Amino acid sequence: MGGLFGRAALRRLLGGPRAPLRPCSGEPSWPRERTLVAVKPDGVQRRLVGEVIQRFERRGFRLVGMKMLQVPESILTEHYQDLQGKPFYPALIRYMSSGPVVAMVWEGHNVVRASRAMIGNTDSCEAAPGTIRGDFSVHISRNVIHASDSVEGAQREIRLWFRSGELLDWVAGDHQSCTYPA
Ligand code: IDP
Ligand code: MG
Repeated sequence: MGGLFGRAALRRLLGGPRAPLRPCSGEPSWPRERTLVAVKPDGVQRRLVGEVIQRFERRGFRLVGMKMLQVPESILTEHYQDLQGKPFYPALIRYMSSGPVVAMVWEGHNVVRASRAMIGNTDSCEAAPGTIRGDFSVHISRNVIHASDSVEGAQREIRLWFRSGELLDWVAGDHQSCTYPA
């Protein structure tokens, strides 16, 4: 038998011997990067916590810290210190204090940049469909989620929101060892 359906093609079709799969490396060799992600009060009230966690898990990132809290004003004023002069600042602090927030620290390759892409534009009408804000946010002042916007900012925010003992180092088990390439 030749042509389109040669022996090799037929063997592949029938599930015959194949080239061995490339072994997986387990852990990445590049430096670990972490970012702060927080489901804001509107996201918690709209039951979007699970949706957010699922998107980050499916993307291959590792959850290394998580807590639900009524955010103290001292944390909010430091967190949003760059926005203190903005006209929307008092409303932003009221919004962020209006109910519990779920704060998380996610770890992974380029997680800061990737998270920003996953959450989408600050303004809901500019946020692309498929992003968290593009799918769920109704207004710039109710935009469901926060994610740090730089590696330095992430380090500062993680120190502000979490004590070091609240963050866990854990290693992916065998079933997850293909998360990163060799
Ligand atoms: P980001 O959350 O996308 O990083 P920032 O400019 O850092 O956006 O603003 C922090 C938060 O302040 C936004 O997520 C949003 O909740 C709020 N905010 C920003 N701009 C406005 C505005 O023009 N009106 C109302 N709220 C705003
Ligand atoms: Mg920001």
